[in-house]
Amino acid sequence: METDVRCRVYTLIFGYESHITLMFPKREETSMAETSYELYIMPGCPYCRRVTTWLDEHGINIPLKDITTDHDAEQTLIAVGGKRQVPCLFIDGVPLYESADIIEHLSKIFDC
Ligand SMILES: N[C@@H](CCC(=O)N[C@@H](CS)C(=O)NCC(=O)O)C(=O)O
Repeated sequence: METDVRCRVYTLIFGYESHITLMFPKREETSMAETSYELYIMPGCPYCRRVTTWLDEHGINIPLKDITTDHDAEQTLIAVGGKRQVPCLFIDGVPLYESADIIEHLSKIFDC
């Protein structure tokens, strides 16, 4: 791991001089963690298709969760989002409903 802060602490233990090097991660490594996205959808849902078509047009790949075949995903959507409505974009686990809001959010994030 690269470090930008090194702190050497010299101690005297049992009469022998030794040192400890403390290593801290660079600031960027901790703040640039990638955001996770998951799009909860249902086949045949026109609002979902609106979002997935927009994603396709912009070459953006986001993992899809089909709540009609993935029971756990359906339960997660209801438990976390509070309702069984798709599309819903989970951004680092935080739900965003409404196709127009999802597209608006993604267009800002991906600058397109
Ligand atoms: N205004 C919402 C409408 C979303 C909507 O009505 N989705 C339907 C599916 S097409 C839904 O989730 N209905 C709830 C259900 O089927 O349980 C949007 O644009 O995302």
